[in-house]
Amino acid sequence: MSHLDPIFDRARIADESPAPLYHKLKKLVTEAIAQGRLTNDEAIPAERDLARMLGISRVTVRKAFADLVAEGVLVQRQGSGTFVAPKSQRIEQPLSRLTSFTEDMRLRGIKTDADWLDRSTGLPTPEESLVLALSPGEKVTRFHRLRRADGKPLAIERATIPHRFLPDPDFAGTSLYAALEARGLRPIRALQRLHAVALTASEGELLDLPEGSPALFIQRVSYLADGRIVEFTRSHYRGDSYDFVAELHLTAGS
Ligand code: 16G
Repeated sequence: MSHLDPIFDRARIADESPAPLYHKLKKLVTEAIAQGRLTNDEAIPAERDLARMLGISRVTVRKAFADLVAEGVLVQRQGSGTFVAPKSQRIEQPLSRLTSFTEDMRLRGIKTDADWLDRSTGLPTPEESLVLALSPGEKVTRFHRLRRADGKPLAIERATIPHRFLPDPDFAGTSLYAALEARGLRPIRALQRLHAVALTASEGELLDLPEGSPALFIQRVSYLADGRIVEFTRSHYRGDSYDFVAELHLTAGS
């Protein structure tokens, strides 16, 4: 019996929960990595073997692997198989996709600065508690900023982070993601939803626009490699200055 057998035990994904099987498999892998039961660069059993061990289809294993590779948790090496991504890759690989405001603007050669409207710790609102999956009584750290690009106000951003991840609201520097990364807590995946809104008078004042001007309201929930939620951020971007561009792919099997 190998030490991998208890990790990929079919009883562990045969529970009652309605989550898709590939989600359950992803969770097995990320939890095993977080608990140190799968280590850096360790080989993951081949698709065929894993499907047999877990009693699921190869298609399901392939889908879970594809997601974990895209998230930088696993790497696939031509001809030799699938491995736990070396630590540096787990942190660096997703940087190209999940960027922070600071990185995003730096890539475009735009200078950024910010007015800090609030940086504090406190108890979460019911919404924050729900979105961040906090335990009762857990505190949060909040960052409320007006962000400028080349001196022009571009976005109002309210970020909430579980207090245990960033206890000091006065972290050094100006980038929240850099502060998280310095603590080994760089988000590697995020879900973002956006819709159009009209600015209130006070939002308009901050963004130098009349009340009622169009803006994009964006909510981002970001995850660590082990699946824990690290960030809940709500932003208002000026509707006249920011385009979100999405690249779409036709992926086999989806
Ligand atoms: C971006 C993110 C925001 C994140 C921030 C970190 C969007 C819509 N939002 O603004 O969720 O907290 O970057 O930026 O892209 P920072 O590291 O420069 O503080």
